[in-house]
Amino acid sequence: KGHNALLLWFTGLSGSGKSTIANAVEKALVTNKIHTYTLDGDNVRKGLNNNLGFSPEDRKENIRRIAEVANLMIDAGLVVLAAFVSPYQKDRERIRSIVGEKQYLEIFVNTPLEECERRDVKGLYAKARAGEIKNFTGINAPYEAPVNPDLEIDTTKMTVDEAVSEILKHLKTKLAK
Ligand code: GGZ
Repeated sequence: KGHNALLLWFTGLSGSGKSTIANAVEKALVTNKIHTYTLDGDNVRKGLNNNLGFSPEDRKENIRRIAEVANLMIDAGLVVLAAFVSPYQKDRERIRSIVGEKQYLEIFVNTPLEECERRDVKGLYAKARAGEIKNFTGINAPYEAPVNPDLEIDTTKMTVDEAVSEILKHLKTKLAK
């Protein structure tokens, strides 16, 4: 495997800031001439995984396929960023075993539910509260907080820039090993 290649996995509630932070980290990496690719719901659930919904089984398969794709991209030498709710501990453990401990960095974007719901960027929390979306993470589906994330970020206590520096610092230590 390419020695500078690994997977930065962002897990957290809808609206927690996963994609925003992942995109900012990617921008910093690209500036440093590092080859990257970002996987998120927008480019994965519309194509490769367009046959999957949000039941526990479908989420499990969603995460498995993403981990396998990320693994191929790691083989191609990329730093892969992935931003998915990925609410189940078991599914996240499988990512780690697919890509390998040395190539996996888990970032828990731990923005409190109240804040995610207050932001409600896409209006999905309101719909879930109204009963229009079933299986919505945090409202009527569980989010199992990571037991041992490599990094934890609360966007109510940290700016995006601060989060990016933390992540880059961690990334450098990991790559040096
Ligand atoms: C959670 C849902 C749901 C349900 C639609 N539960 O803020 P968003 O819109 O862009 O992020 C959410 C995204 C979650 O997809 P993932 O592939 O990341 O989920 S998982 O890792 O659990 O497989 C949200 C939207 O899709 N969305 N319905 N029921 N999020």
